[in-house]
Amino acid sequence: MRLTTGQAIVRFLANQWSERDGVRQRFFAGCFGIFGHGNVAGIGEALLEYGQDLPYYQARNEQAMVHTAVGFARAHDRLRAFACTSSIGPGATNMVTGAALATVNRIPVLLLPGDVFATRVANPVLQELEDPRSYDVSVNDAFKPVSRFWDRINRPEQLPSALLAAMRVLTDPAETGAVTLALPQDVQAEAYDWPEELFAERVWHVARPVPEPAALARAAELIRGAERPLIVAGGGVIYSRATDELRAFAEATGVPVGETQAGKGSLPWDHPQAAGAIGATGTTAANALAREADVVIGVGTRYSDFTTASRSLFGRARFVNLNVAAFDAAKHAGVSLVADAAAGLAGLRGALEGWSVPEAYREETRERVGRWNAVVDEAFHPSEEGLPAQAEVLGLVGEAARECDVVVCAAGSMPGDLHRLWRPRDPKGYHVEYGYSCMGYEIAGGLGVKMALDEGGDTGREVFVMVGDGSYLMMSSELVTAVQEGVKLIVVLVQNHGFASIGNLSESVGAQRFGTRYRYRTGSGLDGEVLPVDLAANAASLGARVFTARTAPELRDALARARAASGTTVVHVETDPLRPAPDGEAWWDVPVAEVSGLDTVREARARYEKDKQAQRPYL
Ligand SMILES: Cc1ncc(C[n+]2csc(CCOP(=O)(O)OP(=O)(O)O)c2C)c(N)n1
Ligand SMILES: [Mg+2]
Repeated sequence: MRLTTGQAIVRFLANQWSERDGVRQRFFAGCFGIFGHGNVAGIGEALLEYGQDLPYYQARNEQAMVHTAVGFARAHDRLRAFACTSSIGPGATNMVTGAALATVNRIPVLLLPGDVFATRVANPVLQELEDPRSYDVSVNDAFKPVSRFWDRINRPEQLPSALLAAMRVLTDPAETGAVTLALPQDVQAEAYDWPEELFAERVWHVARPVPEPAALARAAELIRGAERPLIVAGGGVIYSRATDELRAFAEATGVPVGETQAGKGSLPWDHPQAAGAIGATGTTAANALAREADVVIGVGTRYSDFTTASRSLFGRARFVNLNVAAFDAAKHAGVSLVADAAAGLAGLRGALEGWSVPEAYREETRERVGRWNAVVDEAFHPSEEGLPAQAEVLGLVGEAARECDVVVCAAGSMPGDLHRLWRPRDPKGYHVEYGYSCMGYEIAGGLGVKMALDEGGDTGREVFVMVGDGSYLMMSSELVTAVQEGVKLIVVLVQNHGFASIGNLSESVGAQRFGTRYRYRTGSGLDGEVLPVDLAANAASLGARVFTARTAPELRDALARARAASGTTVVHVETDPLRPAPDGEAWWDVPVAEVSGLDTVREARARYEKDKQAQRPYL
């Protein structure tokens, strides 16, 4: 079949399907793109001509469109995804941050950056890097470390095997992440006689690897000997849809469950074994259990420093690691159980038949969690007057959200507060991107989540995007895409006039909130009046409905109106930065200057050296 390389790619992608648990679906929901000379005549022309089953979506920013693709794929538990096409040069490198975010979070996205002429007849083309050491290098080489599979298609003949490799990686739960196929602009437009089979429907079966019996026996033996075991539930529990298995395991054994950012929602917040968020942004309940735990059962977690409180949290534990990726299962010298989360938990439950934690330990879990819940109730209680605290804002958004709605966030002080305070009931109700914690993910990623929820015409589930003023200023552009597509977001824009989270961090390392406030420059630095930036007007100018709230009662009202509205809305609220949310008493390793002329730094360094003593290698 004679087609261009671009046309062949589009026809191939439209015919790829995923299957898990007997449910078959088209893998690619569409292709996001911004066109330039590097893709307009190749993939662009192909989407126009052959895009019936691979619909095109326009974006404002290439980084943002990758975030949208990630939000969508994560909401679909990685069983569906988007492709993203860009021009060469800056359009391509704008996607590098999106690629890193996808790979860190292990979420599939197919990137198709344009590349410079393979024939080199016209080089250097507009936006070409020109490396004097090699004509073989282009800016797209920057995707290599952030992609799980990377190839450059210099000849049409190279395409079929590259496409098959790309699909294998995208649909492999242990391997998945960003996949990059760099496409020289001349090759995209070049015709070739392709075999018909390339365009046949292909189904990629998403595996649920079962645990090896010997590994299962080793894991069960360690757990049976435990008196204070604790589960750490990560994103793998959600992506595997292992939440029912987790609940059955926790109920049968009484083992309490702490949740990472990606794993939050694995159990409903009020389940008797739910200990809540764990780690540097965890609850006092989960963190106290972690300090005393003798065996930690990590399920689908990669043990980021936030989860382990920089390896200071699990004072004396040994580890059992159930993970589909051998790389993660081997961490902390744990007993490795390489398997799908649901299959592994079912296996463990069988192997532990009749075993349970002591009743007193169940009681202790309930008691600690009860105390934490009272703290949260207090923090949520709205003040009637004055600027609301951020915790009150989260409480009111929680009140406005129904069980099936989703909260989305990524960077700033809100992810930590949400992790500790938010009360999810649905495993898909909590979507905080904290693998890369990328400012600017919020609105773009939320758009992808809502596109996933709206599929099938059921538009009743709301997405609440929680975004700080810093993140908003970094990337609010996809509000326009939401308006264009008629996709409704409720964006809660929290204005505190700066990078409050980093301000707090700065203070804790003795750096006096340097460079974190949005203020005019004066003779002594950035310490003048607050900048007169009107983000509400900015959001309105992009086509969103905007409601402004100055107090907690006004916010309640604004959220109700945003719910009732039909299009994308922004609820703009200023918060009181001096009323912090309750803390979970855990450390995070951020090195403090070892020598300094500043008293604040020397004090912080002394604290740091003391705190660092709690760190251990977990070997
Ligand atoms: C792209 C990117 N740049 C820098 C950072 C480091 N960083 C983390 S939070 C933050 C400030 C976020 O400000 P804002 O969105 O206003 O939230 P706030 O801290 O005020 O709650 C910064 C600069 C980051 N996470 N991502
Ligand atoms: Mg801020």
